[in-house]
Amino acid sequence: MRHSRRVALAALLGSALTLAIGTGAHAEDKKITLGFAQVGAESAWRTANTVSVKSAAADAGINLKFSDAQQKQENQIKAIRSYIAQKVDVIAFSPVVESGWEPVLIEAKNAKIPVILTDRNIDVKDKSLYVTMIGSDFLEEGRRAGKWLEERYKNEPGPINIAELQGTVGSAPANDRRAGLLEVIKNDPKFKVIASQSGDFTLAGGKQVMEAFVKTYGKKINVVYAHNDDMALGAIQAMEEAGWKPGKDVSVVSFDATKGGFQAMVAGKINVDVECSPLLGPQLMTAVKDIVAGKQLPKRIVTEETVFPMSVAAEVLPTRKY
Ligand code: GYE
Repeated sequence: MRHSRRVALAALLGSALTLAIGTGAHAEDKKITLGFAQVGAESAWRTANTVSVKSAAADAGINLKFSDAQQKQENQIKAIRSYIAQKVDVIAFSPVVESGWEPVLIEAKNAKIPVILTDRNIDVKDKSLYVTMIGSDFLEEGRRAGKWLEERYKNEPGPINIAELQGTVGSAPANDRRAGLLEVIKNDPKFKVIASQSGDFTLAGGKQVMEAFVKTYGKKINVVYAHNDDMALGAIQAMEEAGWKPGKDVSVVSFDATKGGFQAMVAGKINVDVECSPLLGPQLMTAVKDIVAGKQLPKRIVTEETVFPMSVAAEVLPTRKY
C-alpha cells in the first residue's frame, strides 16, 4: 500500500516536472493572442474582411479571439473590455462609428495593451491611444467617385440630381465618402445632392431607402450615389420594381467593388465602382507581430486601390478576390 502510494507520488512529481519543462520551452515561442472586435456582418465587404482576418491569423500562427458587434458600438466596447480583462497581447478593431472611443481606449492604454485600428478610423485628440490605423482612404474614394461624375456629365448642362444612400450614420466611410463627393462637386452648381439617407450599408436598407426616394423624387433623380455595393444592389432592385432601368436612365455609383458589384456592372446596372479592399488580414497580422517585437510602425498604413468603370467589368471580374 505504502509502496504503491510512493510510486504514484513519484509519477505525479515526474509529470509535474515534465509539465514545468514543457511550459518553459513554450514560453520562448509563446503564441501571440490578438483580440479582434469586428463591426458585424452587414455586407459582402465585411464577410470578406472577416474571412481575411481569420485566415491570416491562422497562417501567421496568431491565436485570434474574434467578436461580432452587430453594428453596435456598445457591443464593441464590451468586447474590447473583455479582451483587456483577458490580458490579450494586442487588440485590433474596426470602429463602427468615429466618436466616443476615449474611455475604453484609455482603459487599454492603462493596461498596456497596444491597440490597432483597422478599416475604419476614429476621431480622438490623443493619437497615442492607438498604435496605427490600417485601411483605405475613404475621403479619396469619395473624390474619385466625384471626379468620375464630373467627367461623365461634363457635356450636359444639368441640373444633375444626386440621391445619396449613406452608410452607417457616424461611420468613417459614410462621413468621408460623402465629404469627398461634396468637395469635388462644390464648385460645379449643376450637381445637387437632393436626397440623403442611411441604408446602414445593408442590401435591405438600400432597397428600402431607394423605394422612398423613387416615390418622393421620381425621375428627377439622375444619379444614385450608394456608399457600398450592398446598398447599390438593393437600390437596383427598388428601381427595377418601379420599372426604371438602373445604369441607363439613372447612373449608379458605388463603392467596394465586390464580385456582386462587378456582376451588376457586367449587367449594365452599376456605372462605376470605386474599389475598397477588405483583404486587410495579412497586413494586420504583420503589424501585430511587429508591435510585439517592439518595432516602430507608421501611424497610418493606407491600402492601395483603384476605380473600375463599367467598361472594364467583364474583363476584370474573373480576377476579383472578394
Ligand atoms: O464599404 C461597407 C462595409 O468600413 C469600408 O463597411 C468598410 C465599409 C464597406 O459595410 O460595405
